[in-house]
Amino acid sequence: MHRALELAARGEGFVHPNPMVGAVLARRGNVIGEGWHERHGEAHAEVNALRSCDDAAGATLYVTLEPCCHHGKTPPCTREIIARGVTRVVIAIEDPNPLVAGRGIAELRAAGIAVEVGVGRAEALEQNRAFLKYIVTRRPWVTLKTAMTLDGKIATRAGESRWITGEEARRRVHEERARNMAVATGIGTVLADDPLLDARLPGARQPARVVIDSLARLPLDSRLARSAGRSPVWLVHAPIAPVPRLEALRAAGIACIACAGDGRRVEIADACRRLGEAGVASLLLEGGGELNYSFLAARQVDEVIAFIAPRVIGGAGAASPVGGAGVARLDDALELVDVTVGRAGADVMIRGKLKH
Ligand code: AOF
Ligand code: ZN
Repeated sequence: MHRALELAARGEGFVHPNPMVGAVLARRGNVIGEGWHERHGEAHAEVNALRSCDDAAGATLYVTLEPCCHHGKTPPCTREIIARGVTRVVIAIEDPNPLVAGRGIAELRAAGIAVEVGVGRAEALEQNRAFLKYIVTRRPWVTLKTAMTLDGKIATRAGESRWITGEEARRRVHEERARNMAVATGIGTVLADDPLLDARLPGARQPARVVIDSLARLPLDSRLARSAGRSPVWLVHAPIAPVPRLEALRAAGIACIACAGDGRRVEIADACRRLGEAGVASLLLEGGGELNYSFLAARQVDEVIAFIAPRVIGGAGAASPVGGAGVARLDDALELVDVTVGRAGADVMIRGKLKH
């Protein structure tokens, strides 16, 4: 199962919104086949593993997710597993996809196959956390990424923010972008920094770029708008956004998504719902303090990655990672769990999940 999880990870960034899945076939202590889900829409992991060996009769299949039993983009995996004479299937986690949800396991058992579930469960739950949320709620798994100085500032008092952290931390951010289906920021950040929000790594899959922009102010000559042909740009706006602006943006190849809100802000819970409907299963939020606060206050953040640079810039008015109204009582603080602390060059990296 450890090997199957390793194989599954090779699909990261290429299979979403579907899960990363890995599979290993073994017989009498020898590995006789391996496979993983390589690309969205292509063969499932189990089928790739079965295809990698001539004779699977009597083998044990280790697979990181319950095999599917539905006709999707490919035929049901259960059918192929049964037909090839596999006698035992070891599964890390059940598939909560309503089209599967235990029926895959039931089908295998009905065919006389011994099925064991729960081996490597914790690792599998972690690996597919975005898929597992999305398939049940149809909302993206949201990771809030921020980079600040030791004194908790994301820019100097004059607004300078390039760069707070060092090269290694910035490289990690590009990796995160490639892992996520979309990267989001607010119109304030776009107007101030003119970011491209792409993944600048060799061979990286490029995320869609999302601008939260209630009044559709995104300039047509921004780097985002000009690069809309390379990877999608989605503008999330309020109903009040001027129609001629929306028409001009659409003509420039930008998809405009209307959601609840007013001229000052869009409602973040509704924005996430609509992005989920548009197929976004994972979203990396790289916002300024106000947008970050809106996402947190709307309880739409699942995970936080914070880089802290060992530098001090001061300034009572300099922006920090989370603005907004904040809370008055410490009891109302948002807590992180599963916290890990690491390093990225000279910077410190803290990751954790929001306790909901
Ligand atoms: C995958 N890869 O290796 C396994 C999956 O869109 P489809 O037709 O490919 O079906 C996707 C569903 O199949 C997915 O949501 C999950 O429930 C199940 N298993 N999917 O993409 C795989 N084993
Ligand atoms: Zn399948």
